[in-house]
Amino acid sequence: MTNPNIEALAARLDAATRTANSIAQLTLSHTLTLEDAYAVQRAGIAARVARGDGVVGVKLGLTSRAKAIQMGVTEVIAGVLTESMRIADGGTVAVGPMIHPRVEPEVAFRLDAAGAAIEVAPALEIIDSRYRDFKFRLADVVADNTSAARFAVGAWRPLADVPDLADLETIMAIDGVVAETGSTADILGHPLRAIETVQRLSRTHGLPLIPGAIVLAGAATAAVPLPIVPLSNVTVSVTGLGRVAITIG
Ligand code: OOG
Repeated sequence: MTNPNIEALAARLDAATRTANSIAQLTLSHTLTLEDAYAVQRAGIAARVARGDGVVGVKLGLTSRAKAIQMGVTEVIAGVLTESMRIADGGTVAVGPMIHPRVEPEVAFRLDAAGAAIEVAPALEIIDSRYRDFKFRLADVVADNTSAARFAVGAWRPLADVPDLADLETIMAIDGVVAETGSTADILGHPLRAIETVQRLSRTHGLPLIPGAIVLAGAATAAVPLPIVPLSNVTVSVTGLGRVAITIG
């Protein structure tokens, strides 16, 4: 085991992302604390920003039991969302530049300048672990920006105009066939808990929580492999919030 060189590990993950070639888990060869892992994540985001990408928000991961069980990691984690990860609602995503993408149904919030949630929308996230076989430990996945790859957000609605978010049915369908169903209750017991969780993790680990940030609250269900067949479509519907859809290009 060797002590981590934060910049070198970030560069390794960055190269894996850019070339769509998976790598071995960092914790197999390095002793990586959670603090080190968030430092690797920060260095990776700094490299993206240096190439002209912009930070647009923060995401949570492993906020549902289904996800914790699927991945074998039980701690809630946070990562950074950038402009280049965004897919427009109804837009098309190319799977070629990804390694083994999976898709998850989510709820997104938009914060005001004071950091309070003001709007909500149905959302989906495409995750793509840069590690071989999509296997990792806590420090690996944190260093890998919590597998963040792409995300799409449906129409924003003022929080004041939507039903109580405590228990809204959430359905993810692929080519019209239901792939996963869950409830917003599966996200931390109530998806609005994501806001205080994001604030806490951002403070503790130095994530950038910009004014107007998008917050992805974490998946309500297990993730499913993204179809690789062109013109397949993925939709996420959240009762009372509407739906978001993407097409595979
Ligand atoms: C880690 C990221 C999980 C979520 O919503 O639970 C995540 C992973 O499963 O690769 O984003």
